[in-house]
Amino acid sequence: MNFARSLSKAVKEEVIALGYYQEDMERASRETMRKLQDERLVKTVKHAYDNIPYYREKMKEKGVEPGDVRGTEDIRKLPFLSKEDLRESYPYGFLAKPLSECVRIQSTSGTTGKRVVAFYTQNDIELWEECCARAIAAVGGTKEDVVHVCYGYGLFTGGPGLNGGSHKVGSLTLPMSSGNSERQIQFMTDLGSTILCCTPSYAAFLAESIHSMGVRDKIKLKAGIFGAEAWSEEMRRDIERNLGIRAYDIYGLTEISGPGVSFECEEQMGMHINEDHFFPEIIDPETGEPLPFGEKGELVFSCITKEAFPLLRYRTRDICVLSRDECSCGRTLVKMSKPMGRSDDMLIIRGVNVFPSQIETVLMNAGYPANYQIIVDRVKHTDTFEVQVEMTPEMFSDEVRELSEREDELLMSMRNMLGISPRVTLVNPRSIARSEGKAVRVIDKRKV
Ligand code: DLL
Repeated sequence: MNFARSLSKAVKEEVIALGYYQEDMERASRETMRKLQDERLVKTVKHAYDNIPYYREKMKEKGVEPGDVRGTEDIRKLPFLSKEDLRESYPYGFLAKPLSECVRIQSTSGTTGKRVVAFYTQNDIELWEECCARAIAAVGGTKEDVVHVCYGYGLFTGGPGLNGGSHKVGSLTLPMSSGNSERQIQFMTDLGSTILCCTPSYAAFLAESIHSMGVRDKIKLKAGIFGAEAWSEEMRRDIERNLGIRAYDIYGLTEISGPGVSFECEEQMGMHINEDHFFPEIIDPETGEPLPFGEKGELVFSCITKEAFPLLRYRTRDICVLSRDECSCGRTLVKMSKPMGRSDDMLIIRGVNVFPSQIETVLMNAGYPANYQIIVDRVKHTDTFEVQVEMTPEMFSDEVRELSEREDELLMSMRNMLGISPRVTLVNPRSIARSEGKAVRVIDKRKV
């Protein structure tokens, strides 16, 4: 199956001069890439086995030793890793280098008690930034460009990753971080930003603000690099039309490095995986069995160049399709489709990872029964997030003030737990529909 053909192609009015950042790798022959991956995998397995006791145990449990893995054809012998493994060994359990050789920590979005923290050596940072530089070059970025980064800076990988990539390309970098849209737009017009990097929902919001401020003809943007959350082809077309740019997807996750694990090229049909650093597999999420290219399943990555945090066979929980179809951009790097969903219950709301279990914890701690529903929607390209909570008959009250105080209390606890604020609505006892099978906790109306 050619997944790319099933995606509607965005309208292309103009052709931008697009480039490679590391042509030898981006256009390597299959044999060259395979050989490199084999060598790098063997080395990384040994490195992880020697330096991560937790991982050594996992390998032993599976009855495998480093010598059993002679190349990527043996990758199936290795155990899978998951977020649970990282939480269990938090914070230093997967560190494969002395802390004195690490120069950076980043962390996943979402604020549960145990976040996932990832460590980087200087070399890890260099390679990660090169991956982001490939993404910027692929949309036409050069040293003549002004790259406006309004992904969050800080623990989130979005800002630092694209910032580093932009430096590598030699573009003038605007480290705006997120928020304060008026200032964003003022800098954009005053300093002539040409490439915008942010979440697609923030791009859509900026586009609206640009129109309402009447400065559409003052912006010089030509392209955008948007990722960190799911977005549809319709949303792409809206952003492209409203900003007069070409909008490209970028994918990544903190555990594997951050943005730039894969990136879109001028074809705008799927993202090329930087497979000289991240070896991809697709598995059946139920059985863990590897699936052939072209089939839909869970994406699994093995980091084959990382020093500090070398995760192998890490289950991303993202559902997608891999393809080796020839790409008109000339890159030979394997392509992944846009993620089509997740194999766990994690939601990404306004860029923040939210697990229903976190909401349940807040409710239980506050003495509420676990009868609740999370309703997520996307209105004008912005996520809306509501939690409806059932009261017990004892809690039920006619007093509006009492109810609103209760709602405010819950809102504060949820904000503390999640890092974003839902709308909290208390509803009458027994008013949330009971299910005969699994409780329906999440109603996600977003069309992506
Ligand atoms: O979201 C890294 C990133 C930053 C990617 C900036 C792109 C741009 P996490 O916070 O660890 O890292 O969240 C990772 O976000 O497993 C996917 O479920 C989702 N995700 C990331 N990119 C995309 C995308 C960053 N382009 C999780 N489309 C991943 C859909 C995406 N989902």
